[in-house]
Amino acid sequence: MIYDVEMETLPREDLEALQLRRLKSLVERVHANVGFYRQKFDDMGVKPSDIRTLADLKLLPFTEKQDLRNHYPFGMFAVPKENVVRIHASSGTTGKSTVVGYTNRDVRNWARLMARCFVASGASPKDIIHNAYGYGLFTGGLGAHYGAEELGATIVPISGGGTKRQVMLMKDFGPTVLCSTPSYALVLYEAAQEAGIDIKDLPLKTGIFGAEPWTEEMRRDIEDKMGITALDIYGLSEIMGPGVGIECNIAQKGLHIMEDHFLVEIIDPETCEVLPPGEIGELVITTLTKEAQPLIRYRTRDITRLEQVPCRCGRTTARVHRMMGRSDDMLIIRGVNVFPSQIESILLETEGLAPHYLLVIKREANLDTLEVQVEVDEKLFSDEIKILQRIEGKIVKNIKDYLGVTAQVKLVEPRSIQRSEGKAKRILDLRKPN
Ligand code: DLL
Repeated sequence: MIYDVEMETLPREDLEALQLRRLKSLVERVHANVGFYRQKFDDMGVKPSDIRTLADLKLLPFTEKQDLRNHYPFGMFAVPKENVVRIHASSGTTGKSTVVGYTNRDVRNWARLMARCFVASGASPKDIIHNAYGYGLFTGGLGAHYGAEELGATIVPISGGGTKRQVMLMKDFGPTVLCSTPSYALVLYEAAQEAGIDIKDLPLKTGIFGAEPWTEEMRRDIEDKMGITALDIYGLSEIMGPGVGIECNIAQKGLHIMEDHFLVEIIDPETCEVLPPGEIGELVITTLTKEAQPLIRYRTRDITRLEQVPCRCGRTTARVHRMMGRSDDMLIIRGVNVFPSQIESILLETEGLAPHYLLVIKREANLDTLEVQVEVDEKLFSDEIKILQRIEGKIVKNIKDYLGVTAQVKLVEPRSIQRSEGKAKRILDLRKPN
């Protein structure tokens, strides 16, 4: 099913005409109302009237996280403060948090886009949605919440944490859809097992997982363990929150971008040159309809590729491949670039391991070293040391063969790696001062 049939199946020509109209109006708005953009446009010698086609987007400046920080908290607003009805903020793990504002229309649009996502996942007003995304300044909780209500489904606003209670309520309420980070879904699974509950016996049928990178192998693992269809949802607070894109349950292949609201480009993160569809690079997003805090060519740092092939589900929107990771999370180990997700794929393809790991990076004698700590599953844990050593050796070899990196691998006890209630922390970089 498709929630907004007109917008989600527009022929490309009509979609592009709509995008251009919206882009022109956006450029006028930010030029008139946001000092930061007026200055940037002036510095680059661009006027709003220079935007005549979508290709003219490349005349416009990029926006970076640092620009939002420099104008902390409300300096990027394009509307008077009294028109802002909601504030969210990113967690600020890599510096001061970034703030986003929404007008009434912004939150309504967001709810509709999230409703589109739920329908793309196969959900309907009949569903009960267990929403374990955190409520608060993080956009996950409230974003999914209003989308579910817009659809008319039943939302359980459980938020993150209190895992035992979550499991009990899942058993009692029988939700059919679970919204959480993929790592927290696994935490719920473990807690259910401990409580003697097999999630497969519950009515749960779909997981809408995002907010952190995960792999195809992790998807299969979660689907097998929980007996559900697991779908990838993407978004970021600077642009809106969850709902910028989602996989449909029909093809489960690539995330449909809500292109009537977001104009996407893929650029080479080094040269900033725009790359053609199919090439891997950094996702850059322009918000076409946001009122309170519109952004032009926002550099997400997320690495992916764009596909414009029509989807079996009938949507005509472009899709992005699941995120490989963030350019800032890319590890450079002795000159070799590695994404944590590539290591995740290797670990999850190895028999006997649990999907919980931590990558520890150190500098020893001026050389970077990578230690991969990964949990073994309960069955294997009791096995002979020889067997464990063989597995360690196999992972070391696969990481070397596939990624060209020499890693130390340490198998650790089941449940010894810290669990997270939201985004998992998978990298411990001891090279950086705390
Ligand atoms: O994580 C919004 C969100 C909430 C998305 C719930 C999906 C579900 P932020 O906290 O601002 O917003 O973090 C945004 O998280 O730039 C990506 O690096 C990462 N991210 C989000 N979704 C995915 C995904 C929310 N599906 C940052 N795959 C983004 C990989 C993701 N990374």
